[in-house]
Amino acid sequence: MTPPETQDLPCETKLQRCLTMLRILPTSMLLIFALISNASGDERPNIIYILADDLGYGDLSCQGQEKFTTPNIDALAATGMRFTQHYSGSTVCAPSRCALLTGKHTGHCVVRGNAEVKPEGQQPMPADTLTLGHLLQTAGYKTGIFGKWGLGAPGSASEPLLMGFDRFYGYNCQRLAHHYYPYFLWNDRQREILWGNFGLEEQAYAPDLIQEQTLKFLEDNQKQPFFCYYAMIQPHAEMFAPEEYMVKYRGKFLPESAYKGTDGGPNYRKGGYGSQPESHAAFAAMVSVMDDDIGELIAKLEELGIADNTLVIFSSDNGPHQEGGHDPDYFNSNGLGRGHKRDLYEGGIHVPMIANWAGKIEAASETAHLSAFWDVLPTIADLVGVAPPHDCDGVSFLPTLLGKEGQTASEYLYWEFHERKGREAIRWGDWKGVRYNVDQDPNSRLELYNLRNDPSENSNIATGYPEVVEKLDRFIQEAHSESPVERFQWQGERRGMQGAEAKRK
Ligand SMILES: [Ca+2]
Ligand SMILES: [Ca+2]
Repeated sequence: MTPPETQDLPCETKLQRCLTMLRILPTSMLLIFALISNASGDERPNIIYILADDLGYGDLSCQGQEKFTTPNIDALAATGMRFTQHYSGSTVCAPSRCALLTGKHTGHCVVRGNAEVKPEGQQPMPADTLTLGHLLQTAGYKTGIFGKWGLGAPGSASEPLLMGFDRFYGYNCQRLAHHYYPYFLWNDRQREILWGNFGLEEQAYAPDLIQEQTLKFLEDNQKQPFFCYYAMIQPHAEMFAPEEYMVKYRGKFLPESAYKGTDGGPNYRKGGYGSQPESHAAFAAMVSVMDDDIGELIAKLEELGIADNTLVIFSSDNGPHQEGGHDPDYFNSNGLGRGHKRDLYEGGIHVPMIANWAGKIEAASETAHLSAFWDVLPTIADLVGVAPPHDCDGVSFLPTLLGKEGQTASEYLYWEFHERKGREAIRWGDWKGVRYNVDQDPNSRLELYNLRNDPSENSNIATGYPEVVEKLDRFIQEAHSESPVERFQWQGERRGMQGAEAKRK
């Protein structure tokens, strides 16, 4: 792996950050923020965005899972709204989360693949990045991220506490988050050593610790609006769950899927997954832990008397993985979709999304509104009454949530992925264009699917619809801009490129 250029990024102080915000936001808007912030009896809703890691479209019982149930998440759907046409930002963790937090798709946001920083962390976002966290801080919200960050190594300009969050508890590094019994977690800027996981010990189960801090954040901020970004680590590999959950599923999914991983030695807990002889049981157990934690979180909102004033959104950062022994086909984790994590076919990016807000979002409702992660920032901006950044790619889906008229949508959704020789995809209405091996053959003909007739993308009908292919290709050229990070730039020369981009080649 090429080490990203963390050294080039300037250090940024809080003062500089404030000045940046002041430059970005018109004075009138700041005045509005100040008025809202000072208003007594603040009734603005709390926002909790729960992100599962590598959970497929079909991994919830309310989404068709038949091998185990997810009663707490199902309850969110039963009393809220299910989005049936929602897409993640990307097909792996880091770019998906970058799109979520910046409101930009992967043709515009900086991070467009997973890029590792050793020994801990991933490619940082540039210091002047404006995130959903910043937007809510400016609007007077207390902001916290709990779980997995993955968007900037410790010491970089893109640590959570520099990227719009007042509170952070969890893993900075998504690679170290492969381990459910890590040696340490970050508590704001402090490494909190987990002595219960000393040596080969497995006493401190990270999701329990993260859950505890998440609930504490809700308690601590119950009297003022807060934004909780709960980036859970389940059900990403390694395939580990506590024994009390394993016993519920052991022997139920035979024959089991066994995995031999790294269980000791110098590379232990540095990225490689631990062995799991019962990965089927472990998968159901992991999703079950996640579901119970969400149930507990909702119960906490009710206990605090703030459930009615809290919008809860649940989604997943990409499609199902095939790692650490997990067999997504056994569970039909991708539902009707083709492919898995790292694909830009539906299985890689078509994800579950549930939104719940008692009294505001219609119970047991469903929408086919076409939306993606980069629509979340403008939606939340809309909700709290601030303008999204001018270069945001998304469109607010607040009208859909509240059952109001006037919902609009992006003309198309676009993804590019700078791993696996480069991949790009575009969705326009029912049409979906996909191109693989972009680095090798950037001008190859797009594969074309009609998702209404062919949700599993079985029949490439590109030859029958040259005018649609041409249109989608034009959209792709329009949607793509060069990332400043070299490893996220296309290799081959592309047809139809103009100006600086063509000259650079
Ligand atoms: Ca993921
Ligand atoms: Ca399937």
